[in-house]
Amino acid sequence: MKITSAKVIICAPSRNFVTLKIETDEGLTGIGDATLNGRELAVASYLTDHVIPCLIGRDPQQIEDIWQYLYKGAYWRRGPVTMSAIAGVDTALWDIKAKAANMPLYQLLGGKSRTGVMVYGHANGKDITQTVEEVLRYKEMGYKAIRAQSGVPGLEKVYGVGRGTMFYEPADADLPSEHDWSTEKYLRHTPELFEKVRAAVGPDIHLLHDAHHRLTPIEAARLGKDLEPFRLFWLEDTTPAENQESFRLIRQHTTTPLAVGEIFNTIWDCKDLIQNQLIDYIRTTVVHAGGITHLRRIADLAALYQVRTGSHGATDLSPVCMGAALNFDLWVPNFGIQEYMRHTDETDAVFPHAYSFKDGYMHPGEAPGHGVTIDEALAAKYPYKRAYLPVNRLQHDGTLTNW
Ligand code: GCO
Ligand code: MG
Repeated sequence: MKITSAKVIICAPSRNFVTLKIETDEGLTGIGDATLNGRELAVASYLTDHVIPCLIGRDPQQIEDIWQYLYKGAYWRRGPVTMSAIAGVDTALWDIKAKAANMPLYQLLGGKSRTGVMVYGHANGKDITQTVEEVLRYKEMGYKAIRAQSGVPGLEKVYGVGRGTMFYEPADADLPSEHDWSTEKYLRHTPELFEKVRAAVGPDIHLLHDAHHRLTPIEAARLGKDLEPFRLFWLEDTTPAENQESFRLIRQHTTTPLAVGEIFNTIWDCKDLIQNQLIDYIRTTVVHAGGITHLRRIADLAALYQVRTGSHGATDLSPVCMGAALNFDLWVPNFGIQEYMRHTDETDAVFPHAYSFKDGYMHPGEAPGHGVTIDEALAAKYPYKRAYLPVNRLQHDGTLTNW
């Protein structure tokens, strides 16, 4: 088999997505997600200008060799742009291989390890009362795990509080909007939020929370400790993890389980966190961490240390990533949970998919490949529209801080 052509499809049905489509001389095609929120065109150019010319004529069945060729061969390793581009290729190649085998991708990976993939949804509110209502609504919809985020009194706009209830979308402006932040206000408010949420929802629902890299390690330690009585499933991204060592301080102080990794792109970003058992869940996912081929490597390392997977699944990860991730999740032995933020109907129409949700669990479906396709004619009706993630400034003096 040979790759005869490949192209990048950029479309914005509600939000921007970058999709790579690979075609072969045997008529089989595959697609991969290569979306990098707010930096989409950089990945598109990386693929079109630098990767696609090297793919033509290669055997698409040699997934490992092509992965190594793109990673080692570029000389310039790692980074979100490179790794999202490699992920796009890798996902499309696994799609082709599974279609050639006439199997859903999870079968090729080793078959299913569970009956379904537990997912968590996002309950967001402008205040505690509204967040509690949202959590109960998610419980009503069948979710077994729910992430709760709430506005903070005295702060204008806060991470995680959406414009609509079902479709939280952080890339909200043509140029970055500005949010304000106060760690003191947030740390006072959040334990009260979880006290109310836990009391309302009962003991059996898994609760999660995302601090979006806003705390220092000692502040994170304080939050973890304060949340212990409410038994969180995980506390996510408390502090930036460029310095993996910084999680040691948090770990020394709290038994609240820790998750991190949605912005990581290789195994090197999480090696120390995993080997030193400083985290409980690793959040790398297919599109930003080099595709199925590399994600599998991270998961295997994590398994040695009883760290479980908890892949990122926000709306900026396209349905193509979601389909691939669900196949991965159904197989991976050390699965923890999968994030699931629903896409809009417009997005779902452009990306018809075999996956489904029922009673808090998802299933990738039985279609050969990863089970997601793209309607190119429909995609063409939604041209790229520049959109950025916000930036964040300290409320008291305007210092730029982590968003
Ligand atoms: C999450 C995330 C996202 C990110 C987004 C950035 O946990 O789902 O933090 O909402 O902010 O993916 O592009
Ligand atoms: Mg997050």
